[in-house]
Amino acid sequence: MPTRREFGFPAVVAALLIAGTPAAAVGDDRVLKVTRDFNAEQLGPLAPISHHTWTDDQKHAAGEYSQLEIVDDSASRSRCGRIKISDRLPWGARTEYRVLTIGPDYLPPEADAVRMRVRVVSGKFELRVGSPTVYFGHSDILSESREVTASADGAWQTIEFSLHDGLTRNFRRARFGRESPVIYYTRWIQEPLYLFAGRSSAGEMLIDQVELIARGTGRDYPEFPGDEIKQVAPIADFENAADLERTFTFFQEPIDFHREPYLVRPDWRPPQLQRASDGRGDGIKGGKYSLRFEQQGTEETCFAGIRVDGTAAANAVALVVRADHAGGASEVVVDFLAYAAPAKKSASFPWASFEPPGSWQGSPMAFTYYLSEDRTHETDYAFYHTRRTLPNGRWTTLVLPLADFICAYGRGEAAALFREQRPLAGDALLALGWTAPFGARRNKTVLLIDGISLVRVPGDAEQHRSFPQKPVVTPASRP
Ligand SMILES: [Ca+2]
Repeated sequence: MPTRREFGFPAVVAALLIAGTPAAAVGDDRVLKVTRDFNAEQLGPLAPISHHTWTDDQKHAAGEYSQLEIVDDSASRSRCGRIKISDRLPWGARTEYRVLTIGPDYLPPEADAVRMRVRVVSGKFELRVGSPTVYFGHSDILSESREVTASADGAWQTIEFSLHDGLTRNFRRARFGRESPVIYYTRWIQEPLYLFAGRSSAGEMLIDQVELIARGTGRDYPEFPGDEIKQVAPIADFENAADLERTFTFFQEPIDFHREPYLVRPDWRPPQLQRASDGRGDGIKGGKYSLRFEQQGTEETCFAGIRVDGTAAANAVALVVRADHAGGASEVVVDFLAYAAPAKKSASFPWASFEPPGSWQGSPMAFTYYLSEDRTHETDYAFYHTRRTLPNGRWTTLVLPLADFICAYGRGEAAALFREQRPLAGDALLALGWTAPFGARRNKTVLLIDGISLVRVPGDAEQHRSFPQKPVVTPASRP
């Protein structure tokens, strides 16, 4: 069960052995990427700290409260970010402010920590990293804080923020996520990673390089060679038009059906679904027709999906899929949801009761189903989440092990799936959903899905899980 990046490990091990490095070095820090390299940036000022809760006078004076700038540090002969925070910065009730963007919109699953080099010239800083998560989830997550003060010799210090341990969250936009026993779903950001300064911060600090570190705790999304993927039951191959009837769009936010058809926000519109004749065309059986999905990425509220007849024999869902996203990125991020119900109830899930009123049907603004928690609260069901990156513009067989989904919500008889974070069972599956997420909002995402199947792949749940979930927290500390 190799994963993409593990293919490189034997060469690393061999090199270390040749060099006589102790075996213990294997598995140590690996720099996944430099997420902010000030050496590559233009000299000059950046926007100072500001906040939407400030008065107009405070916003006008933002440049007096803090100054952010790309500078050349003559002592270290390197280009750096310089952060100056005045003790007059208006904190109000806030405990931290966002200072800098330091990372990508999404964390690779292997990312275990953020590491950066800083030099405090004067004063002290209380630093954290964090970002919002998926829209239906957990508001914002912050790492543990690190306090750095000026050292007598003015030396650079390396500080690190774990992406697993000591995390905290807030409840800024949580609804059902407020009750979640896990602090994040799968790989937690939805926007870029930010550097935050806590309220005791004041002085002058230089920041050099920001790196994303892997240590082997988080793992790449599991991949399986074709001969390891055993078909259990097809879900749809779209060779017959009838397969389109299994597909639908759905909306997870509250809606008012007393109004004429409307969009809750202008970009919260149904994804476009159609059967398309541009399948793989490579002679593989079933490759003539695909489901074509098109959506401009937005907050994770608008989804497409397909009904699934679950079976206990399956431990994964496989999709033969091609993702296309303009803009040049090599990978396309897709968020997946799996809807589940207690096995005896999945066949009687009341889909029709979640349709909009007749006067809405046929409107381009109407979704097939409305599955917000206020409309579904009498139904026994749960939904789970996982995230994947797909190669841009290339067909791939994507395997989603059920063990790599995290329960995001559960009601009625399925409430325990959520409360106790039980794994997703094959015979509980009733639908698979997906969306082009917020990070993909600058361009349309097109998915061509040649076929979807329930499958069985080797390995146990622990091997199928790409991310650790710790700590599992109780929501008792919420404000
Ligand atoms: Ca097909």
